[in-house]
Amino acid sequence: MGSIQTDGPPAGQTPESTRQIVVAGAQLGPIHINTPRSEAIDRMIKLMDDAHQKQAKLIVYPEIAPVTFFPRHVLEGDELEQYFDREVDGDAAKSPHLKPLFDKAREYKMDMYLGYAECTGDDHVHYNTVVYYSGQVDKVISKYRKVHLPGSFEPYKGNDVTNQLEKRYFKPGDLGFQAFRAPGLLPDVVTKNSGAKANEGDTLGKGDAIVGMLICNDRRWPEAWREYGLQGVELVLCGYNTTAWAPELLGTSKKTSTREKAKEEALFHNKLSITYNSYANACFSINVAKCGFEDGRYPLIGGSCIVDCDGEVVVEASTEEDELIVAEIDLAMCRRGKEKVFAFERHRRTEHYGRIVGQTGVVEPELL
Ligand code: CDT
Repeated sequence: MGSIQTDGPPAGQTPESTRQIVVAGAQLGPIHINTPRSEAIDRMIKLMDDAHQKQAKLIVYPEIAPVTFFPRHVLEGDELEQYFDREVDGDAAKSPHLKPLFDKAREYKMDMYLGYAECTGDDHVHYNTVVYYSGQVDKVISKYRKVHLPGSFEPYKGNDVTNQLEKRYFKPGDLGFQAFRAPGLLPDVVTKNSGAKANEGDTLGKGDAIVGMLICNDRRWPEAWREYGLQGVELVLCGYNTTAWAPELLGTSKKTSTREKAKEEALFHNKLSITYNSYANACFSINVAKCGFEDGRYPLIGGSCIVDCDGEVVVEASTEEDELIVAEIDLAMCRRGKEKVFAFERHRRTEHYGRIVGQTGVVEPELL
């Protein structure tokens, strides 16, 4: 029987892959309006201890992790400011409330995605922000500010409504979607020192891991993922606070007539967004919730999961409490999607995509 000769294993099937890495998502249960910040940080550190025990090299926390999801409340002055953190000497790692997390990550040489409400130094602008701390080089190496801010500027009218005042409290992110390489997260990678250059020769998929960051609502927008896909992203990180019941924000339908059904739908849309976009950009994603009933009455969905580059869920949280999800993933698997079905350079037709950047709202065809 004859056999077909090939030049080597198919894309993504390198049994000797060195792009394997253990990663963790640190889901948080509710943080109430009166939960002391130090208590929340202690819980986050406990999850990091657990991640370290399980050999994780990267930990991902939720959006605005260490405080209650305050945009549901109408606040001003100090009542609002208390939720924001400021960099010290241009460094989030020195910010007093957040410092213990960076100190622990430094001790463990662990990389960390950390979400917090940011107040900038001189001009006091507020953003919904995440930073990526590299435990390998002991430095914050990337910052992302949430671009898609859901909800309203003005509070909804009526009693017993759940607000989502992100447009009131934050400016839209001004940093775009900049992918970056996480230094030393993977062993034995190709680096500049060898004389090699990105996008030239045989370096595709061989350098330090390519990472992109999103925050909550961003994950629903394919444009955001594609920005990263076009930079060869292998791992997208996304923390979220997603309400399980907000008829004012989301509208209602027969399908979501009860709290239970609305929550089911919110969980479904979360999973739909992260699985499809991981597949369509041939990247892994780590998606992490803050969840449960904050203040005993505001429900947030759980469903934290790590998704592979084929869009399959690798591991999923089973509670609405503090819970660590961990998986060993192999970023070499991304090559198959990037080189075959979604070989962008061969198959994308940008001459037909003008509306995507040229137009914001919907323009329907003329009436007949
Ligand atoms: N925090 C955040 O962005 N929450 C929104 C609420 C629902 S808007 C459809 C989210 O996208 O999960």
